[in-house]
Amino acid sequence: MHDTIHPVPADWSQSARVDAAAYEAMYRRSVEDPNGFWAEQAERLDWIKPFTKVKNTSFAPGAVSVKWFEDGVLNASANCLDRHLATRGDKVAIIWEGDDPSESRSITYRELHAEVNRFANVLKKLGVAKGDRVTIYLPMIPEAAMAMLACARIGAIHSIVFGGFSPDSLAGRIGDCHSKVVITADEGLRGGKKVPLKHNTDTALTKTIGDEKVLVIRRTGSEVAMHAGRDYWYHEIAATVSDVCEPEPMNAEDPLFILYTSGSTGRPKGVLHTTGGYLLHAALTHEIVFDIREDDVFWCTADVGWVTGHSYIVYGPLANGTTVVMFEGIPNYPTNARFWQVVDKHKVTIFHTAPTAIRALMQAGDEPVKSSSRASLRLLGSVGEPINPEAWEWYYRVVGENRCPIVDTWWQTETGGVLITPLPGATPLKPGSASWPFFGVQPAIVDADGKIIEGACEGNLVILDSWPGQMRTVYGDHDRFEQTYFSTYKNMYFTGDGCRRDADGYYWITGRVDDVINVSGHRMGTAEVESALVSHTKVSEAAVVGYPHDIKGQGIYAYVTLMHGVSPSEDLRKELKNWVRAEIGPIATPDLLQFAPGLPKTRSGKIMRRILRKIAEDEFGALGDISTLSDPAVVDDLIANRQNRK
Ligand code: 6R9
Repeated sequence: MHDTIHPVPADWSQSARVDAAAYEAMYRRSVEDPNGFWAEQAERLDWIKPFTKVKNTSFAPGAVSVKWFEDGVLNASANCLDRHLATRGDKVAIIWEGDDPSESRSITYRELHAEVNRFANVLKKLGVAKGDRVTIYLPMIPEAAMAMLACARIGAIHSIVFGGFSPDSLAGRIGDCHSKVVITADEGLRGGKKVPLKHNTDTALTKTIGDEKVLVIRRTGSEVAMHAGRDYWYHEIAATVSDVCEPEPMNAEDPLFILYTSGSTGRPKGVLHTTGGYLLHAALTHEIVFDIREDDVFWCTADVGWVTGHSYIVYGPLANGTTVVMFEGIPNYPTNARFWQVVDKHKVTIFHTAPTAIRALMQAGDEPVKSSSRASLRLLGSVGEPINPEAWEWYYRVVGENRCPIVDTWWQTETGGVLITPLPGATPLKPGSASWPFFGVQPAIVDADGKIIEGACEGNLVILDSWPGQMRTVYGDHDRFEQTYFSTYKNMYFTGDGCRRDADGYYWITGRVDDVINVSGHRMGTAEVESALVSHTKVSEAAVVGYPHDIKGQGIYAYVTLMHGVSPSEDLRKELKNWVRAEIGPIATPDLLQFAPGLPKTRSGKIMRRILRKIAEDEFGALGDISTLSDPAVVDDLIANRQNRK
């Protein structure tokens, strides 16, 4: 079978920031002389004190350490704001589009600068100092970006928790990094529905040590409970402080933020990113991958609660002085044409979204797309999960009218920015492939024994050397960092993804090979869902796997063994799904839940997930060897009672 190839359009290879020859040359230089390459690239940032060292990294067992520009001093907010004032002060930094199509707002770099300074002073007034942690639990409103940059300005470490997470999930994240302040809003607004963020925060704070302060932004104006001495309205304190706050000089290796993400075991990990390397990687990838020009209007539809929002709504674009769109709503509210109406309304030139949104909109047909002009668009992006070629082709043909290249960007919370991606002026596109490594990135594919394999092959994806945006540690647990990413294969960073490389050297990410599932581009650890299920008094045991889902990419399939004497029922099925929803958040709700009198286990008691996965995928003809099961009969029952995927 031949892959479809879309060659680089002639006008793109002529005009793009990086063409094929430049990619070759720059890539080679970046891996042969990383110190020289990155020292030059780092000139794009404003340094308070220039660095003298560039790369100091080791993946050696027991001594993993990642440092870039370690003696340089800078401030991320000054790089995103102050340095633009002279040339771009009146340029729009953020176009905010509300959930309600009649609401929008434009904020210039000068206005954003003033508001971030003010916000920084509000945080100081609440006692926040350099190195303190601040949890941000906000909807997609400009204050979310302001809060991040205000933390960066004073050297506080932000930890954003997605507004869709439950009070329990929020409490866990506040507690893990011991946040001094939680920034939230009265309510959020998504798809016409209110999200009780302040109320959730109140519930969360009954489960933490309880010395946190709460800063509340007024969004909907609904009445919320305010606890005297603990809760403060942002607008009240903001009225009492100045809009001048000098940026704190930060070492390049001082932490910028923590972002919790799911892994195959245990509780979510606090991925820690630092200032210099992260900002450089976010800014450089944003400019090169999206071919950013001064007059672009860049729209990334992610939520700032995910890493994509950190790097490609806030830090990358603002460091580059780009105009970004920030969208509060969802793709299908009020109608399936919303995305395209926003594109037309704000003359978006570069549009970046997730495959799950593309698939959902594709199912709604071409009509909603065609009701818009989209004439302003010149480039499209995809991120978060593998994009199937059918969705890719629809995105290309219908949304982009065969005119806009698509950059399918592969990366992770841990990598800080894009690592494998086409460059629009350099890479012939193969639908479904993230294609080639970005500068400085050395991917490799290893077989089951951890041996690097060459040429066209399939195996697990590793990265052989460090890049500036790499995470530095798991907050408070460096052992876990080493264990999770560097113990499977010695001297390599293990991504957790499976990957195929074709004869042309294109990388095709095949999905997670660990117990992480990717639901609508959101990472979920199966262990987290299992632990929520078994915390219910009627559940004795649970096993959770992913299965292919037309829109979400993967759906969540839960096998549940009930306590002795508890009978399965439709009501209980509903109750358990709602339980998980309340424990973790809506994105973790099992799509299918099967009551299983027994789970397939080895004689040593290990659940054989391979079998559960096959049954969930409806591939029970290919279960493989089940002879090591302690009770092979449970498999027949599981097959007979499997839940219908349709
Ligand atoms: C940025 C982000 C990371 C996991 C990653 C992989 C999957 C992301 C992808 C992709 C195929 C792409 N993933 N982008 N798979 N093609 N273009 O999504 O970070 O939430 O940490 O998820 O997402 O499986 O390992 P994060």
